[in-house]
Amino acid sequence: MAKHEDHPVPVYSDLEAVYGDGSQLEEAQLRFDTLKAKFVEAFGHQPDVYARSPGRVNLIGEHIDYEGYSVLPMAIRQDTIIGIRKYDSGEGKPLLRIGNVNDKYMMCSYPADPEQELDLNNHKWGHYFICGYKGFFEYAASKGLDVGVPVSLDVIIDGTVPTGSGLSSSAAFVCSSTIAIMAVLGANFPKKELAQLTCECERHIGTQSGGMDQAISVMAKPGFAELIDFNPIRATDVQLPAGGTFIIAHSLAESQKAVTAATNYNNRVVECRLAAIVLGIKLGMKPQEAISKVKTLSDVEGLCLSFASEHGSSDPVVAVKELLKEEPYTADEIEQITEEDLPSVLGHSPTSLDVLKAAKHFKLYQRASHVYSEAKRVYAFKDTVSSNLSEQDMLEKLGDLMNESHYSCSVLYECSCPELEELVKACRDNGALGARLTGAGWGGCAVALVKESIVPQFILNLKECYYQSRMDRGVIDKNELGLYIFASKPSSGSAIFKF
Ligand code: NG1
Ligand code: MG
Repeated sequence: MAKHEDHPVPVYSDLEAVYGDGSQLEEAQLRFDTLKAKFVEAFGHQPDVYARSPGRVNLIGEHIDYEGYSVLPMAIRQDTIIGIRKYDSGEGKPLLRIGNVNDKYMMCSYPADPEQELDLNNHKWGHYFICGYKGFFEYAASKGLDVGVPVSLDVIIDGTVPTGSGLSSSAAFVCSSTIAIMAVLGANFPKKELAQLTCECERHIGTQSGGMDQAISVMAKPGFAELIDFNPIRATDVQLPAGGTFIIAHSLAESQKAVTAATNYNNRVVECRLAAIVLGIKLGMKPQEAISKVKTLSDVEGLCLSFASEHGSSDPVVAVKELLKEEPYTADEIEQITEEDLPSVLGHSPTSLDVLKAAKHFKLYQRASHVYSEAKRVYAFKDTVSSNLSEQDMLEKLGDLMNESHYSCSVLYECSCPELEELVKACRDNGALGARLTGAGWGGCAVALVKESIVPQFILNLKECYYQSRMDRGVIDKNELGLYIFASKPSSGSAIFKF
């Protein structure tokens, strides 16, 4: 039997298959009706087809997907839905018109040209749709598929994943866009191929992302978190213990990853790359060989085996301690080791050059220590879930791993912020077994593991000690609190709807 990830995206003729039959279904019905009405109002026709893809919360394994290490997210119920219609524009130039149910996002249009480059200095919300558009055509071309000449597309979008929250509104948007385009053009690719192509195409936005968000958005199954492996992308179901609930809480600090890439996200990707190359050289590779072959920290892990004979340990965390210095490296110091200037080491990629321009120094020791230790915590988390520990012991152990992950993100990876620190502490003070930032960080959400029996009280307490002062200051409206703190169950992945 073909594996789950080899299947194409499911196509449904009603909403129940995805949204169940309770209040979530009612809410979804209303959203789809509103989307359709907006579509007819804007374009004078109904959509041909709809697609949806969810956001996600990463339970553990932060900032390691782009280093080739497995991560452990689950899909959340919040998602992006899209209605799409294709038409022949006759003599006129084919056009992509992209509107949103939320008037905050103005209608934008782009040429129906898969070769177009995105203007990254002029960030528009519609850029994420174009990522999917380019990705679809790139993939089709690489497979030699005939998808015809580009036609005009009309699109309306509605998203409920809060933006800049670390819950991957971007992947929900890019994945649902790609799938809507695929469906309206009469194709349907295997999920694991879609996971790969959507990961690559989101990079058109200028972040050197790993593939976690798109993989879970496309491949999620209700009731399970997934262990996601890379190269090749694979998802393994992880059943979470019934007595624990994951609570998502927003710090209310927005992290605008596309705008701060050079100093935050891409900076860390570059630091990891440099750490990997320097480690490769210290572990015996010739500089030229390391520069051409080593892309990620996982690429040099194997070399630590040879290091074991001298140091008695093949643990890469130990290798980092022995071989890298704790003080930040200057560009000069790294260039002496690599025997080549950093722009060439990084292949002159424009996003890496932006990082080099903005960086004063490079914390190779800290970043590599985080990545290698976090990679181990992911497996420890998975092993704990499938162990025969009592539920109490299991939940405590998972909580400890989450706390250790947060510490590492905060101190070694420096991707937290004052609001997230306050929130994570508030979660622990109010009885969470563990709490950590989730997603890229620098703002956005925390995820806390809480015993099922105290969930309502926990939410009330957090309201008191984190949100009340912010509601008083008007940062959020009290009616909106449910959007910023909620319990989350593992939800289902991407879907296509033809009604
Ligand atoms: P968020 O912050 O949810 O967009 C980002 C990356 C992930 C992963 C995490 C950190 C993108 C699209 N997503 O997630 O791949 O690296 O940060 O673990 O850039
Ligand atoms: Mg994102």
